[in-house]
Amino acid sequence: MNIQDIEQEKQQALAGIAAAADEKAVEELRIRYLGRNGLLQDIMKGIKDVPNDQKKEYGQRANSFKTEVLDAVNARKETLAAAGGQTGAGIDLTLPGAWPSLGTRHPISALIDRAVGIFRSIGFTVAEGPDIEDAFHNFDALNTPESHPSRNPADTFYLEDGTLLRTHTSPVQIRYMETHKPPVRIIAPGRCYRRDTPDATHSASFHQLEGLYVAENVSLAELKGDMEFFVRRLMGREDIRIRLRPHFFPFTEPSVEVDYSCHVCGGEGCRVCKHSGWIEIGGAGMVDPNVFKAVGYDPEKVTGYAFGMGVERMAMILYGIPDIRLLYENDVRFLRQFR
Ligand code: FA5
Repeated sequence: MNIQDIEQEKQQALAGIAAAADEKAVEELRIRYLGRNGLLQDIMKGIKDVPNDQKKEYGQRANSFKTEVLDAVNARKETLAAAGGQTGAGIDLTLPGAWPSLGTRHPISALIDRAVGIFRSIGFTVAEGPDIEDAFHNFDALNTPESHPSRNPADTFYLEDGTLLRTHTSPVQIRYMETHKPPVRIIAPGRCYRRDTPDATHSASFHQLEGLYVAENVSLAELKGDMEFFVRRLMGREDIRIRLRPHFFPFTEPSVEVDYSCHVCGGEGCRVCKHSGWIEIGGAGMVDPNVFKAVGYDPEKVTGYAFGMGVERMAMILYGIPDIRLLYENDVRFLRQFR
């Protein structure tokens, strides 16, 4: 055998080993090439017939044949063992594949994205604020008197340094107006915290979607129109109507609660709307002049509307989720339904 033959045999051996379908086939190849009567022995015996000036190179080639073939045998055996004896050879390519299980977006994140997308399409931009707030932004600047029950430590989580976990996303209104001149048109999704006792519709941590539109001559009619546009898009029903019910918030005057005609029954009355024909979507109103004063806006020049919606409550209505706690338990059987 000459030097080229060794090289050729080696390539053939390596290819054969790499394609061996199971451990038995690898072992047969090992014996054929490296065994006591294998090809390596023939190569070694052949060295005596090689001219002296080629002996060195021949010896090196023989050595590399031995080490490379042995490495290939070991590597193939390991691969086959790791694959549990299965390899590409013998696989039925016509069988359906096994999909790796992928994660999904949490329904709350997905709903926030959807809602934000709808408001973006009518000119709103996204604003954010900190979860840890001070009393000025969470209460004072929002015209909330010292005596207001929401300031009570039984309702609000206070931190040792006097800051607090924001109880709503309305402080984002203040932070944004402090740093931007009117006109302002923002949507602010975020987490809120309250010392509410957890039950089917309350959680100590939940999400709100805040909206604020400030410019010259903004009216309650615009609030109604924009709410109508939003709910129609979100629920995918063009016949949805909006109803405003008088309410009270310290930071809006007048204040309202926003209801929409049920997306399931169209207002006839069904289980989803508790047979009233209407579903509440959030609180809203015209920005109180005191709020404008707190951020340095002139209430004689601008007006604005603001709203705040509970995202979990919206998700519960939209997806028919009976208990808010299902949204936090992270049971994959529940979450998989929102793929
Ligand atoms: C507010 O928080 C006002 N900041 C909303 C607002 C903004 C009014 C701008 C006017 C102008 P309220 O306390 O009603 O309002 O909360 C708004 C929504 O948050 C509720 O309708 C409800 O959907 C949701 N929410 C409140 N508390 C909880 C809770 N513990 N768990 C889950 N969702 C809650």
